[in-house]
Order: sequence, then structure tokens, then C-alpha cells
Amino acid sequence: MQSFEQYVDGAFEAGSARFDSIDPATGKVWASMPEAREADVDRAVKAAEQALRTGAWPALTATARGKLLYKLADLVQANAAKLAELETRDTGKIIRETASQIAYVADYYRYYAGLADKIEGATLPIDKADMEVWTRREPIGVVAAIVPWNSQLFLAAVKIGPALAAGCTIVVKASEDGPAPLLEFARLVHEAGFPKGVVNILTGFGPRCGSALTKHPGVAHIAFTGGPSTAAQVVRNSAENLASTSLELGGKSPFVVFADADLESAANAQVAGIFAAAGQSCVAGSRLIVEASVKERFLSLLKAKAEAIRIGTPFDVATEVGPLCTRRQRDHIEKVVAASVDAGATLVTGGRAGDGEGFYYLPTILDCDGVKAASVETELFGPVLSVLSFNTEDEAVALANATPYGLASGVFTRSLGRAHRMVRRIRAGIVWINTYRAVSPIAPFGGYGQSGHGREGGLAAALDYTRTKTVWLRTADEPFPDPFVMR
Ligand code: TXE
Repeated sequence: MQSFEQYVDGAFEAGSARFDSIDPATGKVWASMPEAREADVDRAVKAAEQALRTGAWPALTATARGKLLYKLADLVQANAAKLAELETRDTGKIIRETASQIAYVADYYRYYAGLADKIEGATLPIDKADMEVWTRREPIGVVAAIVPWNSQLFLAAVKIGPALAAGCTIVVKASEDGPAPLLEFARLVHEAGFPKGVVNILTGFGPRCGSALTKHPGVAHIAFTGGPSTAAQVVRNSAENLASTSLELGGKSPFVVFADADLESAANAQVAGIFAAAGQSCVAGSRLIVEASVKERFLSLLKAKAEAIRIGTPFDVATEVGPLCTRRQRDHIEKVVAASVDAGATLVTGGRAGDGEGFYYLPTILDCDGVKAASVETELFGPVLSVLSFNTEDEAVALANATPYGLASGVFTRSLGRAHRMVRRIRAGIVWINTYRAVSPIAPFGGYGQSGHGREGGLAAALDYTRTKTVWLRTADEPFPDPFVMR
């Protein structure tokens, strides 16, 4: 059995307690993990506070911070195979995806490495004589980053990268469901040579470790990815010390297919949208909204593709859909699919757990037209597609927006005008036209409504980790004038 350690104040340690991690492909324990409790969290935040204010980190130039991030990027790239293997083992995500995703994570660190010395203040053309006024962008403070189990290295990179570029220090809480890749990543942070306390990485359970971290008075900003109900708890906790928050939550993203679309291409993109990563993706295109006139044709294309998907062990490079991360997740999906069928939804394909050990669930398509099915409303985080149809563009828009979420969306059409109209009318942080599930460090990522607020990726994300200081300098040599008049 493998054993992992947490990383606090530049040292690797066993943690206050330990817990077992399960391999989702077998349902068996494979590793022992450190469980951080209140005292560990407190030490980690205090180490980050100390590193923020004293020692080598605040003395570094922005360019030097960038160089450390470049080094980290190179180490991630060099160790991508090992990190991918650990992520696949601990979360069940297929090796085909973890290997390519982690190689790309290195580019996220490079992007923020390059940004570190481009975070600028401004000189203001102030409306007063004899006054120079300028702004400085200063690090916001200690950041608490909380990530879920899906794509942990990726979701951590979009927080760690901009936070360090901005000069912050950070405490990262890996998910208790599969923390191995992030705990291993801590070794690369250490090797890259970041001063101690700048990056701290631990894991533990949400109600204990997560709560202690989000309530800690030393935390200035909380960057959270996870479920909406946890997010509400995080925001309540942040009120303790008025920490700012950025929240990247779930979705029930619409995938809209018009009759004039290239249906073969749209069907492939829909497979990527809902069956890649076994649907365990915040941007999963889990609601297919298809024009009624092509519904049957599109569903038969999709059914054939879904049934041809290779389900198997996540370490086989031929596998396309592996197990879900936890038994709890699979049981939840089973329940919601059964309730949806009871409510009148028609099973087009799938609809049951996979054979054998491990937390497998078959790629599933549910025709929910005219039915009030739970699968249409609930974020399932699994390979389950709910199908609805429309006759007019207005109906398509209404269905696309008929959810409190608003993270991603897809529109498939050959009409340029319609594509633009849909972009304007869909309430979501991302609209993909004739494509799906594309991401880049250069492109902002985040949601509307219950999908959260704040953006990860892009220039603006680094600014979210800064606060502005305004400096007023009086240049006149005469004494300060009438003190009872505000100038
Ligand atoms: O997320 P949680 P889980 C959705 C998806 C999924 C559901 C639950 O629908 O089925 O959320 O997934 C920590 N204070 N998404 O259980 O519980 C927890 O330890 C502070 C959407 O993974 O929100 C973990 O590190 N932290 C999504 C992190 O929060 C707390 C990604 C996420 O856990 C806490 C994941 C607390 N009180 C799930 N309680 C997306 N956007 O990709 C828990 N945590």
C-alpha cells in the first residue's frame, strides 16, 4: 500500500490522522493519506502568512517569481506520466485523459509565469494640481484553494498559478476523494525551490479541514471549485473574516443542435460533452436540446456512438469510459436515473451500473421530452444525457436557459447569424459554437448564477489575486493648505 504526506511550511509530514483511499476501478483500498485537522490547517495558514510578510518571497522581484513558476511548469511536464498515473489510480479517470491533461497543466503554469511581471498599476491623470497619484497592485494575501476530485491538478493550477504570479501565498486543500496527484505535486513545488510556506498542500474532510480553512482569520481569499451547496457553506464561512471568494461550481449545460448542423460532427462533440471523463466534468453538456425535425436521426447517431464506447480499466489506453470516482456517486446516479424513468423518461441506451467490481456506470441516454424528469434538473456528474426537443429558436433559448446554472453551453448550426444570436441570448459563462469542451489558459472560465462567480484563466484571473493600493503624493513645496477644506 502506498503512503502519502501533506506539505506544510516546506516540510513533508504524516498529518494529525490518516485515512484510506479507494481505487475506484476495484473498490479496494490502495493508499494511506494524511488527514489534516484544525491544528494542521492553522499551522499551514500561519506558515503562509509568515511567508507572505517576511523572508525570501516578498523580497523576490515579480520576474523572479515568474522564473520559479517556469521551473515548476518544467517539473510538471517532466513528471506528467507519474502524476497522470496517480490521478488515474486515485480517481478512476482514464489514463488517456489524465496524461494529456497533465501535460497541458504545465502550460497553465507557463502562462502565469509569463504574467507575473506584467501585473501593473497605473498612473492616474488626477484632477488636482501639484499631485501625483498612482496605483499599485499588491497580493491579496493568503489564499485558500479548495478543489474537488475531478481534474485536481488542473483545477489547482488555475488557482496556484495566478495566486503565485500575483505574489500571494497559498494553502491548497486537495479533495479527500483522490488527493494523491496533488500530494505528489507538492514534491515538485519543493524541488522548484519556492520558499517555505509559500505553497502548502494538505487534504482532509470537508466539514472539518475545509471548514477550518475557510473560517481561518488568516485567509484573505478563497478560491473554490465544487458543488453549489458546499459553496454556500464556504461563503458563510468566509463571512467570519470577510474573505473574498471566487466560486467555480457545477452546471447543467445545454447542448443545442439545430437541424442545419453537421449532425455527425455534433454527435461526436456530444459524446465528448457527456461521456468523456465519464461525465464527471463541471462543463458536461448534460442536456441535449435538439431540433424536433432531426431528433430521431440525431439520437440514432448518438445511440450508436454511445454503445460503441469502450468501457474498461482506466489504465488501458484503449478505454474511453472508466469508473466513476466513488461508490456514493454511482449510487446517486442510479437513483436519479431510476426516478427519471419512473417519471416517464424513455431509456435510449444504458441506464445501469457496469458489470464487475469498480464503480462503473454505462453511458446512458434518456429521452425526457415532455416529462418532468429529475435527470434534466440535477447535476449528475456522470455519463447520463437527458434529451429535450424544440421547434423554434425561441424555444431552444428558453430550454437552454431553463436552469439556475450557467457554466457552459454548446450550439451546433451552420448559420452564422443564428450562432451570433444564440451567443447573445444564452446565459452562461462559456458558449462553444460547433465545438465543445475546449479550454486554454488564455481563455476565461467561469459561470453565471448557481455556477458561481469569478473567472479562472486569462489575464483577469491574476488581477483577482491582487488588491489595489492608491498612492497620493503632493509635489507642492508650500505648506499644507486650509485643513478644514477637503481637496
Ligand atoms: O464536491 P464538494 P464533491 C458537483 C457535482 C458533484 C457534487 C459533489 O455535482 O456531484 O458537486 O461533489 C470540500 N467547507 N461538483 O463531493 O462536496 C471537499 O472536501 C469547505 C461540481 O466532490 O463540493 C472538496 O475538497 N470545504 C464540480 C471540495 O470542497 C468543503 C466539481 C469539493 O467538495 C466543505 C465537483 C466545507 N464545509 C463537484 N465541504 C465542478 N465544478 O467541476 C466539502 N468541502
